[in-house]
Amino acid sequence: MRGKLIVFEGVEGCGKTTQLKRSQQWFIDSGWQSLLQAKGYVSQLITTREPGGTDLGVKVRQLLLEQSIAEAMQSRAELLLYAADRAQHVDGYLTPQLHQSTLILCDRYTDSTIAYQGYGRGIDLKLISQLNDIATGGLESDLTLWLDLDAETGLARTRQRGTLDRIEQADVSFHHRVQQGFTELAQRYPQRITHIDASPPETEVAEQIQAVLSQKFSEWYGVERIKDKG
Ligand code: T5A
Repeated sequence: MRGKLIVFEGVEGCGKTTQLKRSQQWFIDSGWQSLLQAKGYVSQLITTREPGGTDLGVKVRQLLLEQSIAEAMQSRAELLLYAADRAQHVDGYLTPQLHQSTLILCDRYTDSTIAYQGYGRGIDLKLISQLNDIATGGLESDLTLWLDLDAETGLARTRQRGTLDRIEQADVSFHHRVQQGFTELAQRYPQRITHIDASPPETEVAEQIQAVLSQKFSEWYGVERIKDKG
């Protein structure tokens, strides 16, 4: 059976990385992993991210997020770098894993490009859609969890960590436009994108995500929902 691509999206500091790790652990603790593996539906669960899910992607991520280049990065150059990272990720990693029945949890994917480069930078949305098609070869997520959090709260969380990367340093109006982008995407694609309230404490956000994942596993694999242990 083909694997599934589950994507976590949202503004800076919305808690994607935290929840991705929690979901990975919950998959084991809840018994879903042993059930789906025993039935042969899923081989393994892996986590990955964009940018930076491949060796090439790690280099591209450095170019995109570190402040090491003296000249300002132009928006279309930025767009193409994200696309290059994605093309490598899809062809070199995601697609082969999906062919091996892997369940993939991915930190950001195509919606980030629409939200950041489209709504944030103001690049034409049709152009971004074309480029996303080229970079993905048509691979869409099976489920996107949108961790909805206002931009200020997310930025405050990232500031507590200390250093800010190149994109986190953009002015707050940029981050408001990004949030607007995610909001509109969720309205446009309700079948694919599921809304998660990311403002409560971590454990409550995790419970919302676990409920969605349990429901999706039942739907995708036709197995009875089991009682979550944690
Ligand atoms: N980008 C990416 C584009 O512009 N276009 C694209 O096409 C793509 C793919 C990626 C950057 O690239 C941009 C978007 C980004 O700017 P990144 O480092 O991956 O860079 O940036 P983020 O994805 O934003 O990662 P962050 O680590 O900054 O945010 P997360 O993962 O959402 O948040 P997380 O889990 O690290 O949590 C942040 C802090 O908040 C705390 C955590 O402990 C942590 O300290 N926290 C909570 N605090 C209170 N309540 C909760 N519920 C909390 N959950 C987490």
